[in-house]
Amino acid sequence: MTASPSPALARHDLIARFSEILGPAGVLTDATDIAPFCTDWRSLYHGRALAVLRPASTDELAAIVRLCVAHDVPMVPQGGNTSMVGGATPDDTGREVVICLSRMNRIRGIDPRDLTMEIEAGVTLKAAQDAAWEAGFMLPLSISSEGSAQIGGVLATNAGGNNTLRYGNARELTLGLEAVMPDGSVFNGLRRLRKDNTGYALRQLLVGSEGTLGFITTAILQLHPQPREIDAALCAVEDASAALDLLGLLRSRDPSLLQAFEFMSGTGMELVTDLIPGAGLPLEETAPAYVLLELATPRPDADLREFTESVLGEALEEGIITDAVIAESESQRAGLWKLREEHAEAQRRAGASVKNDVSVPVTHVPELITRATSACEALIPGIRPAPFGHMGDGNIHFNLVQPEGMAPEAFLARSHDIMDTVSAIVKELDGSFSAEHGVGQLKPYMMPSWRGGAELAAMRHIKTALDPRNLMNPGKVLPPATQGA
Ligand code: 2HG
Ligand code: ZN
Repeated sequence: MTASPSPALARHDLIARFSEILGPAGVLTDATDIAPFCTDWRSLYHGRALAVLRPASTDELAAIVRLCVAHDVPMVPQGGNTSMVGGATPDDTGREVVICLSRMNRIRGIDPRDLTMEIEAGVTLKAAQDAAWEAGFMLPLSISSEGSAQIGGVLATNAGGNNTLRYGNARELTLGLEAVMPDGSVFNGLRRLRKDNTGYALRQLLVGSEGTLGFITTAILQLHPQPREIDAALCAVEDASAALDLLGLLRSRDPSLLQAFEFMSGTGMELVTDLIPGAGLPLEETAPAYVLLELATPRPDADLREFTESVLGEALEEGIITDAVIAESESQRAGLWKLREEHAEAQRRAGASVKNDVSVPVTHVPELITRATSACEALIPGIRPAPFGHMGDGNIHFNLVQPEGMAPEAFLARSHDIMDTVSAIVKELDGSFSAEHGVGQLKPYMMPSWRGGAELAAMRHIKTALDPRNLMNPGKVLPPATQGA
């Protein structure tokens, strides 16, 4: 049972209390300082905040959560602010505080025998990967925004990315967690156990809860051995069906080697090569679609290059691919990944775009792409479908770029029509309306039709039990009680 809140404090009294806990460096109130925290990177959401709070320790965070609960102040956690679904942007009431853990940025340790890393929420994913690599291991989580995305946000959204098909999502890599719960208590689950069946798996519930059930402060992540050899190749294909055949061929020859299998449409690739400086296609001709694949092995005695050349040779002979290039150096490999990772930025530069981060069973990917392309082209003439993504695990970013010459606002006004068109097809193909970006504030309205009945009811019970006054990232994930079961 939660006590009723104390009377609301005036803004300046609240800020004084926050400053007592965090010191002046931990509280931002100036409009210019706060502005970047109130808008998402796509500039789709614009909120206001009472203050931005920057705790430097779990104890400080717990103290401010208790203060917020006592005075009914809603809290929005924000990491690198790379959410695609407005998951970290405050609303426009000006009542919410943004909580940013970038001062909690220590890598506490790497255990080489346990293959684990203890790391605080404010470390960027790239810094975490680099630290693991320097210690002789690999943190296999890899996403396009890894230079800015922070561990807290990566775990809160259960990020997936490029290597999910081999190593799983953030959830599979999380062994232990510490988090501040909605009442300001600290859940100390920093365990490094591979087996631990002791009741409900609270850490797994917090991972992917998008800051609605608690704020993650520290994690113990599982590391993997470094690969001794990695081959990256860019292949030209006719369509997603050929890409699926290539996936089948690779798996039939050796299922253990594949670590990434990324699909890119010809339209998406053209935007990248046109709009991103230094991004050039290393093939003689453009193609209707492309696959960027990566094979890797930790075994010192495997002749990976021989395997890669022979399997791609076979794919060429069988007409599954029409061309291919294998990276000959680390810088060529980075060049191939640039073509893939700059897709989001190129689409942003091309004007307004509508994103559909969806997943289907991998065998349905070709049908998804064909059907959703025709349906969207029928909906808005001139629309530019530019699907790409993690085809090897069934996650396609079925993104649509505005027709040339159309006003961005007019195109964005059709967002829900487009999303509903794509998601109707995804549903028929047994997929999900949010594969890896989460629900945020963009998609709660879809929850009743996708996760209604017992599932949404259970989610609402959990939320109410842990956060009865709905102060933790309100308006995200769950639709209002008036909507749906
Ligand atoms: C990626 O895979 C990210 O590059 C961004 O998830 C996807 O822009 C997008 O829709
Ligand atoms: Zn992605």
